[in-house]
Amino acid sequence: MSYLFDQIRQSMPAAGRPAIETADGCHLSYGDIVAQSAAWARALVALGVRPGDRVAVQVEKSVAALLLYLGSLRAGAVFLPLNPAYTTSEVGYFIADAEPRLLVVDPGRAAAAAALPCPVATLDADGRGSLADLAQAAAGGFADIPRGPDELAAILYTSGTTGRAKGAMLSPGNLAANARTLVDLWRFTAGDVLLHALPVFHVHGLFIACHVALLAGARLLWLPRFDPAAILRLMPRATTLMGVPTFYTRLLDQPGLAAAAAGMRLFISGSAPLLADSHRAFAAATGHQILERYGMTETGMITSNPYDGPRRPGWVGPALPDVVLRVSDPETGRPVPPGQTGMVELRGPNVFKGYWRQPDKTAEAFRPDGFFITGDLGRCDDTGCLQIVGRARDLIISGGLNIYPKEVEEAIDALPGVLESAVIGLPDPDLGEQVAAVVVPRPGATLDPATLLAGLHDRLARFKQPRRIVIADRLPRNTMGKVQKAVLRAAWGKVADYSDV
Ligand code: MLC
Ligand code: AMP
Repeated sequence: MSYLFDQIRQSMPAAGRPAIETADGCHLSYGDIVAQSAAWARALVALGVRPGDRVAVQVEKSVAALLLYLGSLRAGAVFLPLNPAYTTSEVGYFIADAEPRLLVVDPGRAAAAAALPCPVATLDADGRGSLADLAQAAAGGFADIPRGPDELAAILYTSGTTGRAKGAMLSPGNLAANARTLVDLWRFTAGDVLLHALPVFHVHGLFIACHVALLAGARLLWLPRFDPAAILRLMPRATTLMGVPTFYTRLLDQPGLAAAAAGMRLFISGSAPLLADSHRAFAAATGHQILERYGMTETGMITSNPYDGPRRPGWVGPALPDVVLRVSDPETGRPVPPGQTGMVELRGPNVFKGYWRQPDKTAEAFRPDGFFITGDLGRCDDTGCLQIVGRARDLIISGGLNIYPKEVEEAIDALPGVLESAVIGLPDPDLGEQVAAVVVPRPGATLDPATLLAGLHDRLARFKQPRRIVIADRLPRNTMGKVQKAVLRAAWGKVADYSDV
């Protein structure tokens, strides 16, 4: 038995109950999910995927992509989802590092992917492609490959301060424990209808939203992407929404929000800080207090505001019932008193199994007593409620997507005529933060923002590319020679010659 799929199967309502519905009229029951995920599992096995093999998937969001994930669980494979926005060179790094048995891409990417050292199969948003042909041809049932709770279900890449992405290894036990806790905490039942507008290459959209809904026997209203007008249209048929803060700030601009939201039970936000002002504005507009929770790839969800009782704007709530959370001195790891800011650390069944083939990085991420070091700075009040106040890592979160300045700096520094660069996050009312770069030319070189941006086209996914670039004579440094990013951030508003790109 595949531990995680088995958990989903055990909590399934009757086979005929609706599970997934799309705007273009596709209706899948729970019985369809079992049958169709079996077909994907058979196709994977037919392509030589063995237990523990990685299956990398870079496709547009679709129901087929979700069923392929479930099929991968049943085949005992390790699912490795990749953002469709990544360039082929970015994907090349993941393929070299994870050495997947198979890479599944949209047909439009097949030609570029053929250059990668990995067999390629195709799958489009309508569930067609070479993998689908195989799934249909490989008739018969599927006996799930036995997979215990501590083996690997998925690897999700997340970058570090070095700019080199690390594969976070997640087990079926990690994913099931976290989702079960959330089903209870957020009171999900088979009567729920979850509006699903998140991408499915991250913890939030793939694991939290899908596992919680499926383990509750609920129904997913499946949207290909976040479209505020479509959300508003569907809201009267839904009970819950999970989103990043940008979802909520964009929904606030929609006329008719209050009426559409009247029958909703729960709005959940996470992946990036929800401004207290947005929380209050949403409550004023709809009467709903958004429930903010906090998590990360390596851990799934860590804290959540309460279902009952006040949801505190600007705070992310207490630890989940099965999580032990502490705030520590970043240097010593010793817990600090309530009210004092320190490193957020935790232990729990949700904490990942380490970084893929990087034992040193794994060791650095844990304290000797087993607590995982998140890299987020926070403080707890007397009741254990957590507020995230900053990040010890140099990280920009734009619209819920993480961008590591070091990776962007390395790409800019490799462009002709560039001596060095510094990448910072600037406040952005829509995306929370936006990427900005200060670039210093080599002596005698002339640079302009448009040419720099064109040079990044094939190297960096668009969401990582700077929205603003300023050319400067030099970068501000402290006496140790370290670039003073705080100085750059503070000075940005006063710089006259920046260019929007
Ligand atoms: C798209 N673009 C972005 C962007 N998303 N740029 C910066 N930041 C982003 N997040 C760019 C595109 O490349 C494009 O550029 C332009 O913006 C418009 O593209 P789009 O596809 O129309 O964007 P849009 O639909 O508006 O998407 C914005 C968004 C989306 C916020 C709805 O990014 C999104 O769904 N974000 C959710 C991310 C997420 O699920 N995070 C969870 C991580 S898990 P151009 O120039 O070509 O026009 C995690 C753990 C946890 O963090 O706690 O949950
Ligand atoms: P990721 O590595 O993509 O999983 O991103 C995880 C990071 O997102 C966390 O370490 C936090 O920095 C941030 N994050 C997630 N949820 C919240 C939240 N509710 N408030 C503030 N930051 C958050």
